Amino acid sequence: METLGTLEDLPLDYREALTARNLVPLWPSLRAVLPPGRPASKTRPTQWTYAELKPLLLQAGELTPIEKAERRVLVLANPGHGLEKMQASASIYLGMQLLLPGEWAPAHRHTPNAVRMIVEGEGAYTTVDGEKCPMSRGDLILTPTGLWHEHGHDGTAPVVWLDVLDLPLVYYMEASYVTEGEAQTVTAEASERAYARGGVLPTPMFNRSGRRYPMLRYPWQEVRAALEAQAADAPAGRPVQVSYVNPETGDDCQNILGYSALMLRPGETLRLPVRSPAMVFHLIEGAAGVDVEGTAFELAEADTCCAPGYAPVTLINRADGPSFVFIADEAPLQKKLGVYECRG
Ligand code: GTQ
Repeated sequence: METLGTLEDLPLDYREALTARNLVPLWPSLRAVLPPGRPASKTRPTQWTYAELKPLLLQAGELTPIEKAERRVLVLANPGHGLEKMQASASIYLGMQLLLPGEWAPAHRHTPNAVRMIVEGEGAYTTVDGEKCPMSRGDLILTPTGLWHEHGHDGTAPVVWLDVLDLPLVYYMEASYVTEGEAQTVTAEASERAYARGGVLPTPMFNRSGRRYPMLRYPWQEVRAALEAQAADAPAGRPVQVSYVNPETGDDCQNILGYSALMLRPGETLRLPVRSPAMVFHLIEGAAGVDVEGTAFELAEADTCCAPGYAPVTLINRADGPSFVFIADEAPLQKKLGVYECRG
């Protein structure tokens, strides 16, 4: 591949003439924006351990009252993007949120999509679009774009959850904003109960639900049972994984980021296919090694790490029993844009 001319190759007066007219020569930057063979990722393999994060989050609980925070969150920022950018990857934002007993994080709605993966504690809930979604360890609760949501806590111990948002992308598009609201009244039934059994859907008077987000809470108990059921039938060596989908359509549950859960059986090592989207791994149960192109992480329960797109990733079960990994990725976005790639 030919080495291209640099900026310094050009006479200063020519460069200044371009700058004065808001013009930029492409060739000095062509290889940077179109690198050969594989994108240049700012996303660096990074791990955030819960043991280090939790005391700092609890300290935030003492330092900053909820009224002064609205959402009391420590952002898991990737140093490759610069911490102030609050990005785990190009499109993924991660935050660990703390709600103390009796606290309330007021209702709002915003354009970025969010999900919450509950890390610890009982008694808190998120009300989404009039549906009260209880929070238990391992549950996934969706707060899709435009839907009202607020968090409350009737329990007795701190509750912590992992927020995953497509905020970096929506912000980059200059489409990110919030609307403040009033406390919601709970009007809707528990959607996860209506969709609790695979293969059948509610169809009152022969009608399917027309809701874009028919299911808002995916209880860990159900997801874990689905993985256990698959594992019981799968021959050794066949990976055991489920995706969080819209039960009415089978599509990804949200438009931009994709979510799945993976079970590693005792002794199992999984080499993931090399794919274009960046990924986030959060350990729900067990213990797991994550190798991201030679960078080795050890995940204990509630630990989180990320991998850039196009990086080979290997997951290794370190527990005596099964391990369960929650995965977020940018696949739905990339598929819609036509740039998704799986190299096998
Ligand atoms: O709980 O609504 O981590 O609006 C970032 C923005 C959480 C939330 C975040 C948010 C929220």
